[in-house]
Amino acid sequence: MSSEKRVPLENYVEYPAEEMLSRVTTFTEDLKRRRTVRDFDERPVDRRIVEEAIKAAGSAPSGANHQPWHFSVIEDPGKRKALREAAEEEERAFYAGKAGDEWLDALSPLGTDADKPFLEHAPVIIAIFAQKRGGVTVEEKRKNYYINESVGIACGFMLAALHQAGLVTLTHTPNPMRFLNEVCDRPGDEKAYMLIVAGYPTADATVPEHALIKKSLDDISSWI
Ligand code: IYR
Repeated sequence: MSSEKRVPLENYVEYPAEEMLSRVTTFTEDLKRRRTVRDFDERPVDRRIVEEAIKAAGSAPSGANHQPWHFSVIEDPGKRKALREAAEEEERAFYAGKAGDEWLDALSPLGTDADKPFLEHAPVIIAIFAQKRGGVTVEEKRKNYYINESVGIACGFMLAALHQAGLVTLTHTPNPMRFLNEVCDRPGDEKAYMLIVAGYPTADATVPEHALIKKSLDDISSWI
């Protein structure tokens, strides 16, 4: 039996079509300026900016509205060092051959390597955990659904929010990430999903040219 209760849609704003086009174009042009950056300045970021970005992420749609995510902002220098050391150990094995030739070949135009100094020194590191169980309140321990889809969308919202604030970002997915549960003191039924690094770029920050190649509208879409 349904326990559904409904309320009126509030806060919806309709714009004239031309204004919609102008708004979406402005938004798209702005998002297109987002670059993944690995050269972070150590300048601190106002905590309130990060909190707003977490609120943006937390507003994402999710399976059964269970919001199956937790955001750990890792500030403690000891934890940051432990994170860097554990991640770099995994990455050394990855780049030494665990990844396989095809993967390493795909990565070569990006110039990435096993050194991850930003994990220790960038001003903001957020570990995003996906929760296997939960519910619409934090006390619940029900089964969660579409966990990867939900957390992926939340991470997208967070990247967009941090970019909108004027910070640069980097996604990092060390693999395996079990050590993050220990670093962040998270329960075993949560799985680290992604690290989002954010901050100011250094004055001489660079990005790989490869990252500027984007597929065209025709390449990525069809109207059928
Ligand atoms: N996790 C590794 C490797 C890596 C993998 C992909 I796919 C990238 O787009 C970038 C990096 C690292 O962070 O170096």
